[in-house]
Amino acid sequence: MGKMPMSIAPSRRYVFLALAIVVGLHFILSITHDGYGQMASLDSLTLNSSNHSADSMTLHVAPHVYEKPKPAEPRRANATFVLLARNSDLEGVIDSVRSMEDRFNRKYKYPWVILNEEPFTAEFIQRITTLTDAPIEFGLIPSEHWYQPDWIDEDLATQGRRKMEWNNIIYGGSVSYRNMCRFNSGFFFRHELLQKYKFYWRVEPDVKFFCDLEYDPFLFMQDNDKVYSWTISLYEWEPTIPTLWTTVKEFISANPQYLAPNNSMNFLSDDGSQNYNLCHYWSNFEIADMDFWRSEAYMKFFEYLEAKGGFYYERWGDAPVHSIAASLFARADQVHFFNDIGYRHPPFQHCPSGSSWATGKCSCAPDDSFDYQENSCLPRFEALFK
Ligand SMILES: Nc1nc2c(ncn2[C@@H]2O[C@H](COP(=O)(O)OP(=O)(O)OP(=O)(O)O)[C@@H](O)[C@H]2O)c(=O)[nH]1
Ligand SMILES: [Mg+2]
Repeated sequence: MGKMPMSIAPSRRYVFLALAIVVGLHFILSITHDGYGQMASLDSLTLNSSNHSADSMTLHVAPHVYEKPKPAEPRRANATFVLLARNSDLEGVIDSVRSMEDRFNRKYKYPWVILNEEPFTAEFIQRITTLTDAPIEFGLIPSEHWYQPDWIDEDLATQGRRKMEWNNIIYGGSVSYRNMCRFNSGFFFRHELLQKYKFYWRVEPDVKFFCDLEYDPFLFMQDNDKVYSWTISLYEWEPTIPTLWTTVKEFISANPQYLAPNNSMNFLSDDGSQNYNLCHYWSNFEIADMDFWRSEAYMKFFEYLEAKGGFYYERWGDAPVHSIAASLFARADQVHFFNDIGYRHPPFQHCPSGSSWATGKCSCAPDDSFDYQENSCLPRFEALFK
């Protein structure tokens, strides 16, 4: 066996020298030029030096390999569920959240915001959080958004409550119910946890969603320029709102600029605005645009109502207040009836008819629906578009 040569053959020496220069240059460029490192890495520099001759050596800079684009994320709206509840509502909240998750949100994972004027208990938080992987935030309502303001004349408010109790008006004697109606009318959309969202879907304890929803209603709202939507509409009990319509008319006369063109005054009034026919959308279900409530028109409207004290002296509900605003400050075509969402808030329910009943695998009887029952205002809504 001959001795291993101590010196490298001259042709190889050129190859190593060339290599050293290339590596050196690559090193200097990668330090001095930011973009360079992305264009060429040592791995992507290949030397074709099969016959080890300097002349035949070629330098290939491999084209940059881009990562395969990931499948596009499904489009989402800036939206959340909103649920107002007491600790004592826990079992009913569980039923409602479970129903919504099973029929819709399992696929979409929209967040939940759950609000209370008292802190939620650890048990409440744990039992709700267990139900879904969607993000959930539990929020405390600031007292000034909830409790009866100091300037309300308590004697007058007490008189109003007594009168309603004598007349057997449901929740007629309740202050907390009034706090809730005022909060839902003018404050929920100002809560700090809701500031980041535009659309919301209101959910209450003990409600049920009957059908699978195969599309995103938030995106439907967004893409079709809708601001308010509903599933059940009915007549309000007049003794709860004796002076509401007069107040609305005063506001409109003083601020006609807020009336939308092609509004749905005809949903509210059968005589061109003189009298309120008591039709309203049942607000325990709402998918709506909080920017509409945050708009100048609605904020001024709410301030006007608030100053009259009717949330406490009478028992103005958030349902007529929202419905009147949506009917007057939005165009009729911005209000939407979600026919394909099967929904129950005892004692009424809306069950889809036609093909959406089967498509949605609905668990309700299609002929058991409030739509065309005596107290339904759906025919008046439909008449707007005839
Ligand atoms: N935190 C809190 N939530 C309340 C209070 N009163 C009512 N709510 C909530 O406000 C919403 C409406 O109240 P409900 O008691 O359901 O009123 P309603 O829908 O008119 O009547 P029913 O459902 O028939 O009792 C629900 O989400 C309740 O959980 C309250 O005092 N505190
Ligand atoms: Mg309810």
